[in-house]
Amino acid sequence: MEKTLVILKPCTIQRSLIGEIVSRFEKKGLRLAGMKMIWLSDEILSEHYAHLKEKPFFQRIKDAMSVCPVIVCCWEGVDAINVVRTLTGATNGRNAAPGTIRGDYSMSVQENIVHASDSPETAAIEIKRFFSDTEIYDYKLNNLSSLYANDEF
Ligand code: IDP
Ligand code: MG
Repeated sequence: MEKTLVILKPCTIQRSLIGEIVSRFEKKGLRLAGMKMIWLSDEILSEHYAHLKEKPFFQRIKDAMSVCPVIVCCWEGVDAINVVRTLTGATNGRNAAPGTIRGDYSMSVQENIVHASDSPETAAIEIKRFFSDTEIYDYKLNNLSSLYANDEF
């Protein structure tokens, strides 16, 4: 099974949407492998958003990501990286499809509720960026046979 990283952004904490957003991933059938609250530093955000460092909004998104603590989550499931990106929706909340998290809760390209890893390579790097090995738990869900056919996992 795949693991992927999700960050509940400061806008989600400020808008009291933590439970609603976590519940989207839970109800889909993903397994929560790790979760914690952290206050992100400019240094870790520079690394996390390095692909945007030439953009005019680089400092602004880093500032927005550090107005308060965030919640980092590691979710696991079959094809979890794509499943979570699909649930998350398009970057700009105004363009994101209804039914997606950003489509349902965001009016903004910046204040767009969650970060989600976009490939197996970035998921592996991002999980290591925010979690130590002992913070990722490999317990089994006892409802796997209700989530998947036995040749799917
Ligand atoms: P993603 O979050 O959908 O993967 P990325 O292109 O990786 O999108 O951008 C990372 C984050 O940077 C976005 O989630 C959003 O918060 C912010 N961002 C992206 N493009 C813009 C923009 O044009 N203006 C302001 N913020 C942006
Ligand atoms: Mg991205």
